[in-house]
Amino acid sequence: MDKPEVVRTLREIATLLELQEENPFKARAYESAARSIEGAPGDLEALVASGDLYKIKGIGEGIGKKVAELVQTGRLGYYEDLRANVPIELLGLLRIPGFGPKKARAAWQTLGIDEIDELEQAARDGRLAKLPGFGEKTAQNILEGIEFVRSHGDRHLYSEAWAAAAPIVDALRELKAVQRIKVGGSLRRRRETIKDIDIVVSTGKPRTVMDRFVALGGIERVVAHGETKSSVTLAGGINCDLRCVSDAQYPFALHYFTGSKDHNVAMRRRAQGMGLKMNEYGLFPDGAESSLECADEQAVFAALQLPWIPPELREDTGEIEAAANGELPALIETGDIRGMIHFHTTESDGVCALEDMAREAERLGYAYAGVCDHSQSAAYARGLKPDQVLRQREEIEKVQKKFKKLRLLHGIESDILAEGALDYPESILKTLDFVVISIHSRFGMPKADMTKRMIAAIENPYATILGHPTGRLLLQRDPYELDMDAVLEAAGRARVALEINAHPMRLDLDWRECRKAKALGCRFAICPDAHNTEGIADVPYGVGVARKGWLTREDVLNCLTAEEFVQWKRVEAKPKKRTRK
Ligand code: DGT
Ligand code: CA
Ligand code: ZN
Repeated sequence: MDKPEVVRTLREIATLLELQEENPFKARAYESAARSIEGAPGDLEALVASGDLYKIKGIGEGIGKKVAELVQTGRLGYYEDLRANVPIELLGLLRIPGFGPKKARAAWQTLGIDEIDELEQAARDGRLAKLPGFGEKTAQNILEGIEFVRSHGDRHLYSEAWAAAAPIVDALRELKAVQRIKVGGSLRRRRETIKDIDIVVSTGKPRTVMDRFVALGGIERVVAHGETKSSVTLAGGINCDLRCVSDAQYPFALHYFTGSKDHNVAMRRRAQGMGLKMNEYGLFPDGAESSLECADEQAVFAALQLPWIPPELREDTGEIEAAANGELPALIETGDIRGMIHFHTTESDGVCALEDMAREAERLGYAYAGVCDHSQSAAYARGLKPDQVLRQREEIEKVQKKFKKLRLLHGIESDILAEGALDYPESILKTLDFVVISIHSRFGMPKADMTKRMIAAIENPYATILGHPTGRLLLQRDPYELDMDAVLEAAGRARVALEINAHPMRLDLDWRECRKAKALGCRFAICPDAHNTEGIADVPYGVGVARKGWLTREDVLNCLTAEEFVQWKRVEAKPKKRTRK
């Protein structure tokens, strides 16, 4: 088992303990072990082999042995026992906002509640409110949480759907019977959430492929098993559809099952206008029995006199017209990003040291990295006091000496206070290379006040990037109430770039806002908001958002060089000289 998996298992143990144990310290010990291991540099397997595992803070005899067992065997009896004692539906209830393990334990152990309908019933009939530590308000919040989960509940994060789909595609690709294979659907279009995974295969032996598919590991239930379509539920609860077609049909099927539905409808209309009938099996000239031949998806578009349209754009928001006019944007790619901006270190709530984060950024090929810890008001995240900010500057200079290629930049993630002020005096702000401004408190402000607060912060001359602009957490928390148009307009005017926060639970700014923002003169920064070295690898999720938002590398600040990045606001903010005659 690798490090992220071990960390995930330790966290799950902490949750399972919280659900079952009186003693809160036990759960906390696992949580803190997870955190230490997450922050420990180097290969976990090597740490176990050398015994250095036990030198990590928070890893004693008991937990250390369990970690070693996980790493070496990939299994842990202790964990499996804990899991067996908890109904699987109860774990599912933890997805309800406002219903954490402590509350779940109380509801489960005193009222026997382990599934959503019972929980709703108990919240409605007053039983829940009577539990110690609950009350009317809590019961009401839980009802709202249930409603939220019901309306979003059958969807999954892109990152999770992708992690589930990749091994399936890899396993099927091994088969000789598989000629071509690709993931389609919302996953190929890089939507932020996914209902189900669609895979398209071309083969002369559909039965062989389908038999293998339904027998793959990690499948909980086979919903359908046919020759053209099979459908399974994976262990994580996500559904996966596999479609088999002939190799000649494949380009049409891939296009069709990539969607979106609205894009398909618009394409079919264009085909009709050209005397062609379009469906998942081909492109048929009026009255003809057989389809035009198209070798690949490119050829399908070409048959409709269009250049290939990247899947991210296929949402029927003008992509066909743009393609017809030769006006498709040259979408940004991950390799265009030069700066890894916005990461946290052990100074605030990150789990890795500055040097380890920098090392990983360098290894991934970045030219510069911008540290961005929390500011002083963020007490929950151990935000930096002014003197700590100044000391961090010295630390950066010290660490910088160890790097030849990578340049370190000093930023901060400044809380936006209730009235829109930033969290440090000017004397501190002016020492920084960049300032990300974010809202981390008082999410529930009325729309007008929230908008005013945000715009006031944007207009602070030291603000450079507006962090996670809507504050949403996918499938968990809606955006705050905000006049988004007014905020975008202010950001464009004040030259504050909009963050595209690449954390898979955020993906915030939403791709739907990007084009409007661009039209209002905004630029963007694609940031991992990494709290550990693994988090840096989230950047491509943010690139997916930018691509869906039609952005090019010119739109994105951290595609500039370090020097240009730092100077961007200062240089451009200077009043333009007018030439007088
Ligand atoms: P989701 O909800 O995240 O699974 O989103 P999609 O886009 O993957 O939707 P899904 O799985 O229902 O269908 C996969 C693709 O199949 C969809 O993107 C386009 C195509 N498709 C599905 N139903 C229709 C339809 O009624 N008409 C057309 N033209 N295409 C459809
Ligand atoms: Ca789908
Ligand atoms: Zn952050």
